[in-house]
Amino acid sequence: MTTISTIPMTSLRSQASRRSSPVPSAAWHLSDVEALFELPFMDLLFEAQRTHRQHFNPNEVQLSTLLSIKTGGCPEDCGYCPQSAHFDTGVEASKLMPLVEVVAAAKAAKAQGATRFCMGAAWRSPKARDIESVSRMVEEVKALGMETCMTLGMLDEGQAQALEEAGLDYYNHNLDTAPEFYGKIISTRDFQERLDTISNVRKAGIKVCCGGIVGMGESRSHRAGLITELANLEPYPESVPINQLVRVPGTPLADSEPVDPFEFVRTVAVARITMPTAMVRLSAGREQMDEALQALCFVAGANSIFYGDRLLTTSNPQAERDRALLARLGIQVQS
Ligand code: SAM
Ligand code: DTB
Ligand code: SF4
Repeated sequence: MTTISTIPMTSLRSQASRRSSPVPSAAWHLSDVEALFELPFMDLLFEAQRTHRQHFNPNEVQLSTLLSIKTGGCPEDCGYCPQSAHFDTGVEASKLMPLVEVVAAAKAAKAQGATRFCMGAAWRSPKARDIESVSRMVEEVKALGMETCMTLGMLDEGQAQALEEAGLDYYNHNLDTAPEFYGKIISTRDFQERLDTISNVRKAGIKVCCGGIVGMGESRSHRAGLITELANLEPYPESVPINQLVRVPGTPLADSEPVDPFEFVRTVAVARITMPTAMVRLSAGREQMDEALQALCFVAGANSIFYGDRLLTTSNPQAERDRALLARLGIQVQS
């Protein structure tokens, strides 16, 4: 019988604690991460919850609200994305949103209880004048007393530096999937370009928000490969969004086989164990999950959600419903 004690959990545990120290540490091996995925569900969740409780209040969740500041018409061909100009998804391309509208949306998000405001643009990479415009947005949203996050595509070192000077707290740039599977999903850029932007963001002193998507037809080994890459970033990201694919008609992945819900929970748990001090965000796809499944994700160590009726172009549970769910679970909102 396979039990938790026959899996190399002791070595995984010490590896997990080493990862949170500033001292350079041994890398996670794909086989270790695959072994976590293979654990009996109860053992995996127990280990994830144990790790979670070492670093966080288990009854607290952080709320981030998303706003699409520049929607659609993106030159990249990410197979999951409704905003790519390569696919006919009915998403209209728009120009960059005016500053006053962004600030009004941030104020509304704050009034609803969000502490972080995440602004997303459907760009391959921003132009110099875009960086100027979005820097004003960062300054004004920060002045409201909210944390700021942006996701604008690839950044060079100078662009990352300019955003840091504007006061940007987090930059979201996902690895999305394992390097071996990446080329099946996106052809207009490669995995190394993602790593380069993350490195530029780090060098500028901005916190990294980096995660991926589950449910794109990848194997368990690919899911383990994604988590291995994330956990081996030096240091691992402060924030790790785990998205379930939102299957948008018109995208190449619209007919992907839905992933087993327990496999999604396992992915959250493995992210928690391998990146013990990161905020793990239960991200896109919550509207397609029932409340019991979301609660299991919190047990597995998720401690952040996207909050508000919209993600970027697709819908998210109503804020009121989320508040009711958190109240039923006795979960407080992080202030
Ligand atoms: N253009 C920028 C980029 O790709 O980095 C920023 C915006 S992009 C929409 C941000 C992230 O949203 C993607 O990396 C992907 O992880 C996620 N995403 C996009 N479409 C999705 C979908 N249909 N389901 C789940 N996640 C999705
Ligand atoms: C992330 O990992 N998920 C968010 C955020 N970072 C930018 C985006 C989800 C987008 C879902 C599809 C849409 O609404 O267009
Ligand atoms: Fe463009 Fe980002 Fe969508 Fe890819 S995920 S098509 S880069 S908006």
